Amino acid sequence: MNGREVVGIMEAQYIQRHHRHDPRDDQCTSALFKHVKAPVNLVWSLVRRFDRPQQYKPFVSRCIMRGELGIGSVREVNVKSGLPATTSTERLELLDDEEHILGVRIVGGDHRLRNYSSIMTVHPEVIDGRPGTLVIESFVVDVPEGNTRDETCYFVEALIRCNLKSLADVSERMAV
Ligand code: A9S
Repeated sequence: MNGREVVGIMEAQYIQRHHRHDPRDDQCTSALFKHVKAPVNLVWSLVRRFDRPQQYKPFVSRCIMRGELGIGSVREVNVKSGLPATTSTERLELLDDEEHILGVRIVGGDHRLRNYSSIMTVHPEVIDGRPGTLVIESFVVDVPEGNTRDETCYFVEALIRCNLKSLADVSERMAV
């Protein structure tokens, strides 16, 4: 078994353990992976800040917390112009600093992502002989009226890919 196959098996195990969404038949779900050339604690320090998504998310212009940072707290996210929405209200469902798991549910906003829930996990790995991080982000969301499952998945995956690329850029810049 080569290194690539080993990583593939580990990714599958992580998905089985943390990223089960059990979608209904009118929902779509997917998972994206990103290998970051920065230590897991640095990447996690960015991911865990539910109150500061703009630290790495390129579409976020502002984030206002309602109440203290803790399970159940809600954030009002304003996104930049040119996107198919202006606001998103999001609830912190899970924040596990041991297992490095972040769970967020979108509970409101002027967009079309209904019942959107995401899980992010970060896992230490070695990249080119140096400390690296495997980031996994999975989601489940309703397929909106008038859209297909594929269109919905494609739309959300494209946005998450941008977020993960930016998370990698910010982390790798900080790791220098
Ligand atoms: O922010 C995330 O982690 C993921 C997504 C898919 C966010 C998408 C978004 O913020 C827009 C970028 C505005 C696109 C929301 C909630 C709805 C959109 O239509």
